[in-house]
Amino acid sequence: MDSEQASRGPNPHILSPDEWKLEQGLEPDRLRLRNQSDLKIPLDTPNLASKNEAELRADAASDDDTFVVKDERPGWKGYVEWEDYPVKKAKAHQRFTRYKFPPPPEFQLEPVPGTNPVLEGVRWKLWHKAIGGDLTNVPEDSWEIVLKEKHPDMLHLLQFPYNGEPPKSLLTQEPITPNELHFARNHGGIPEIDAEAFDLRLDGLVNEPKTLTLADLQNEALFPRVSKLVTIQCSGTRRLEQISVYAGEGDEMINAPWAEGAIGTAKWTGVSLKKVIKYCGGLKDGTKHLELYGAETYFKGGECMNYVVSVPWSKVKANEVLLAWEMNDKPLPKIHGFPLRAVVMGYIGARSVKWLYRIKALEYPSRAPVQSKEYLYFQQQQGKHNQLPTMGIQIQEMPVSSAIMTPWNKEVVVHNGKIECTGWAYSGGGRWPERVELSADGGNVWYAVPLENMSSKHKFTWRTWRASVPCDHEGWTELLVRCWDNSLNTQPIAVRDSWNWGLHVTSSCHRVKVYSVNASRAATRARLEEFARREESFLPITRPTEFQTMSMDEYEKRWAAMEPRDVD
Ligand SMILES: Nc1nc2c(c(=O)[nH]1)N[C@H]1C(S)=C(S)[C@@H](COP(=O)(O)O)O[C@H]1N2
Ligand SMILES: [Mo]
Repeated sequence: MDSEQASRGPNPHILSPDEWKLEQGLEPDRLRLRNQSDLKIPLDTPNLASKNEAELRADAASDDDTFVVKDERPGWKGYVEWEDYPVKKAKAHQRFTRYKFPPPPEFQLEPVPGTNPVLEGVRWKLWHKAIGGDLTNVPEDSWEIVLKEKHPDMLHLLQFPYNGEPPKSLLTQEPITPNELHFARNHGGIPEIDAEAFDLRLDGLVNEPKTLTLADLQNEALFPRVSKLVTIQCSGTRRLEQISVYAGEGDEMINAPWAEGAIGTAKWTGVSLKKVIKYCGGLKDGTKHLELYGAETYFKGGECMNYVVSVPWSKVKANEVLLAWEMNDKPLPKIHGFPLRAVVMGYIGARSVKWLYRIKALEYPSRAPVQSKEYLYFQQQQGKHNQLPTMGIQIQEMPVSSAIMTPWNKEVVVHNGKIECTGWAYSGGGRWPERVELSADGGNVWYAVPLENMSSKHKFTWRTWRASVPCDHEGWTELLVRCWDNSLNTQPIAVRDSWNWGLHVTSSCHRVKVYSVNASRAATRARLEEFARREESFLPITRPTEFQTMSMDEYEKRWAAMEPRDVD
């Protein structure tokens, strides 16, 4: 008898009543580690608070009680400057270490909660409250703005920082997304900045650093005004499909379980950043990147900072970075960056910085964590056990992608030989959908969406589409969509092909399982009419049919006309 058996005692085969759920992978969050190595591996973290409340850490050095976080400037509610003040950053970090915070919620190994908001963001709320001062009420203020500015039917994936997307039924009704339905992804609160108090600082390796007011930027004698239709897509779009096959990283910024709606298209109005740089006398030799600063407070690893990323100068030089103050001919909503945001055409949403207050010219890409440690595309074998930030490809242009909005996963579809589908298709980097194809048989036979059923093409936008895909067969089947862009790139077939630890870039074909009932077949039509005559619900399909589908007489008659089941 080995020591493990000994420790289980004389009766090693007593199962807990639900052990079968563990055996079958139905509750992976409760599985222990099966350690077959010679290493000792820690499995709990004593520094976490147990409940939904932060706890004061008894052993932490007491911080500077006179340190109070304040908004930086009058008329700039929700803007605390961190990047200019390393001492302030250090004090905030010290304040942070006084507390134990609860762990992030598990929603990948456990089922995704069925609530709306799906996730609350408890830790993020507590972090703001722990630092205190003018950050205290940021979570409540953010939610108030969401309720004012977003459509009542939004799916709120994360209450704070606010992340939300429109439901499938509303996402592609129009090729231009109404502002209140445009998805929103925030890494912190929603600053409320007065247009009159606002200005934009340009510094770093620009020849003539300047500070420009909104009125300066809007002065058409200085800068030509540009309007452009641009689709913004978050690199986390369709993450739910990756989660449904394999779990990945729950980063500090909770990786919201996005469905297909973290994408939207608007007419953005503003000026080209290239012209503004020119107005600042251009760039010093060797300058290659522009760092963009967003005004809200972001937390990473117990540090407070502003939201900072960068874009290459080559992108700006191509007039593909707008500084925008209007969205669909209306002032930018607060939640979308009022009074000024960047719109980086054909790049992932993360680079289109909202509440943009500073642009700094650099020789190299931003070292801020959103640029250097997040939005990375790892190779399949890189994960918690081995990944380094330098192993991931920094995601800029998204590959070609598409999604089916109707029908819905696991729906029963009764049709007359063709299934009607709607959806979107998009490609990053200034490529556009040339062809969209549907398959009703899991990806063997593909049918093209008629060109007249696709919305018009533009260099930086998606195309919405509708089509009927032939489906003679019945029973469970899988509908797939794929797009070919103008460079003839297309999408991998299986989710596993694009799966990665950061759960970004779900570029595989969107798959929707449906139960096909083809009413153009005589027997199926007769059965459906029978259900109607007897007023018996056809759903759920898993419920056994209550009426007899064949009388005993009919049964006997049929057998009399057939060869017997078994040969002599
Ligand atoms: N200041 C700031 N800008 C930001 C973000 C943010 O959290 N803060 N989120 C980025 C990400 S990840 C995306 S996908 C887009 C979303 O833009 P939207 O909220 O207007 O749809 O904004 C980007 N710009
Ligand atoms: Mo994003």
